[in-house]
Amino acid sequence: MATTGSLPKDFLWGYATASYQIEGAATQDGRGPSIWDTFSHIPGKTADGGTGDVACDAYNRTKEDVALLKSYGARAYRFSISWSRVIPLGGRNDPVNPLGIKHYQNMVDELLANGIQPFVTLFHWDLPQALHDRYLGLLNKEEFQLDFENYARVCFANLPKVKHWITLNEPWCSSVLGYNTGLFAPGRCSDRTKSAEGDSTREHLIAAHSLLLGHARAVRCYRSEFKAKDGGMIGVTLNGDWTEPWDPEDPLDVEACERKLEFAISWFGDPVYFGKYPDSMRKQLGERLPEFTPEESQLVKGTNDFYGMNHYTANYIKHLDTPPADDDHLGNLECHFYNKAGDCIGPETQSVWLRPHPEGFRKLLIWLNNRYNGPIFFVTENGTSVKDEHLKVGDDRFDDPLRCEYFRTYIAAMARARNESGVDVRGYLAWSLMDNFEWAEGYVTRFGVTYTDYENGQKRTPKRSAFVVKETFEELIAKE
Ligand code: GBH
Repeated sequence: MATTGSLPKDFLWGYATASYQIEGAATQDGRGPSIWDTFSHIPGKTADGGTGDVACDAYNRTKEDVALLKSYGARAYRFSISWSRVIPLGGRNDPVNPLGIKHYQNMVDELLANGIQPFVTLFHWDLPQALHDRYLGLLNKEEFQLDFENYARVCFANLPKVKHWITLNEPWCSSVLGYNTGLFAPGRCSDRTKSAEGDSTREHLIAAHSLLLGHARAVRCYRSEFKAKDGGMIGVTLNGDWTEPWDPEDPLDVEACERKLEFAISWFGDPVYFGKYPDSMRKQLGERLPEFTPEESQLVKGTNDFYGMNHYTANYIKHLDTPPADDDHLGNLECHFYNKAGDCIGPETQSVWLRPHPEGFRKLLIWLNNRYNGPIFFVTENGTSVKDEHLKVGDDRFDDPLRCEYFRTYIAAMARARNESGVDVRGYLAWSLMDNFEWAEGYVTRFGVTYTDYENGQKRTPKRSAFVVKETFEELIAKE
């Protein structure tokens, strides 16, 4: 068990959000559209046709939301910058929007005035639409990396008080969901009933390569032009689910577990730490997987001051005996919630992909710690949806026992990884501060510790989990 006082007294914990999921104000103060504005307005792409037009209206509620964070005891808050709010057309020769800059400066000042450390994500999937129209966005590695570096520099220069920068959120999602399955913006894939353009056998691999180069250039820029005077840290945030073999007696299932982790995590982690893609990916994907030129490899290698970890769930993994499909992104395997013996990985939630399995969090922290030689970790997202939460009425809407249990057990699992296995976790940001626009799931699926009343002026009401997270950290963090 995780014991009282086992986290250090300066442990940074709090909540996370992302611009398109909470801000609303889609056309206010000169913001330009992103690929998510376009995508969410296409009928059929999101649940109930939800869009981020209004969302939680967080753009207009900075003070209220910071006060909410403070009342929850948060010491840190992770938000993302809407690129098209800061540079409406996105590119390196396009004008900067001073009102966009001002908004994020106010946010940082308000947080610091309340003793809350900002963690700022530069890119949480919302590419300026103009860059997609101009050169196909992530599919153009030369243009994308230069425009991303320029955007990052504008942010660094205008927000010197930020000490924790995250370049990209979950580049796996931007790549696979945006260009392979087509479930997320810009929705490209080989299936012509879903998308007029796209190639699910290659485009996600190209997008990932561009993202890695953009990340690397932003880090180089921060380190050479800002780090000495501003003193911050910078890194990328990667998603990753834990894996257990479907049949623990079958060495091919055991091997497939490792391969799944490599296809999902090391695809990005290995370039960032070692300057190359994993051998398992090269073996399966051959020439479809881009090669790093020697210059690119040098640029990308060693670009994490910390490992940003997003983690939610776990799967049983079954290897496939048939040759991999050309559009396979998993590593030629199947993901299951039940193993061969019939054990279930965890209870149902509202998200088809998410079942709580806290031991997986501890095990994945240890796996990452070994593979990447003991980096500093910040957990930049962890949380859960609750089955049928959107159907609740009255005070029941604020009572979320499954989420309470999720946070208690996951936070304890993290503390164990730190105390028993020496994993250097220095912070934890729960997903999410409030119910918000859950991408293709619209407003149906909810992850907030705060209830957002979309029918009544986006009024915020704490759920029980907000108090549970606070109590859990109060107990675990040492007083001295
Ligand atoms: C995070 O991703 C996001 O960063 C955040 O914006 C989001 O609100 C939060 O999760 C909750 O969903 O399409 O069936 O293949 C979480 C990691 C990885 C979860 C990809 C969904 C795809 C499932 N995501 N996964 S599927």
